[in-house]
Amino acid sequence: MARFRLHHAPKTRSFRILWLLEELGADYEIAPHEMMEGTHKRPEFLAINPGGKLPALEDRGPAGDWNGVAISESAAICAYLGDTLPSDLTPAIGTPERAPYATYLAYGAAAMEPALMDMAFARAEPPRPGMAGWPDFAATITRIENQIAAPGGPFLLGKTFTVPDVMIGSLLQWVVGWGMHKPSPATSAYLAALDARPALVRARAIDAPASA
Ligand SMILES: N[C@@H](CCC(=O)N[C@@H](CS)C(=O)NCC(=O)O)C(=O)O
Repeated sequence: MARFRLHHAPKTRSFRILWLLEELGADYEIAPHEMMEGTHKRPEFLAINPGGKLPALEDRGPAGDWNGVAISESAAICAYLGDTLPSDLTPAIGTPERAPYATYLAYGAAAMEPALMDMAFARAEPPRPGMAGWPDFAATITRIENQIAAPGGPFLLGKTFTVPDVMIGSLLQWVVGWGMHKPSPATSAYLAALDARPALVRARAIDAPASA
């Protein structure tokens, strides 16, 4: 029995956790979901994530004897895995590198995604200026593209691929793939560097097997 159990459906936000589990070489298995069948709304899954959304991750613990330990919210799962399975993908706690790490780990979910939804599904009445906790999508993209273009790359925080690259990188892959954003040359190089990662290649093959 594997330590981690990822509740996953292909081509959803749970892909980024699949990618991170592969990056970390984690001991995991997949609990497959069928969005069209609503498996993520069944009582057994709602006991794991009352929000009825994917991803969710169960952790059976290092000795396999933990019961009922589950994490939801992609950014929280990424932070949890990064700290639980120490690797080059996560700077040590108590170091200055944790500051940009924490910032960009949260930024994708807390600013970019809400801003993307605001853009894709415009509201009749926008929130009052200063009330929304995120800027508009163009501003989030500019911030991220400036960060990517800063000297010392190719990754978000420098030479080393870190957990925030999974959150921010997957969002950039989506918006560029959907034609919603034309990437800068630096961002194109960043996306190419991500594409070259063996863990991402493996995760894509698991998410959408060639025979599917
Ligand atoms: N904030 C959540 C969002 C999760 C989410 O919205 N997942 C979608 C799939 S991409 C979902 O499960 N939707 C099904 C539903 O809401 O019924 C996270 O980042 O994990």
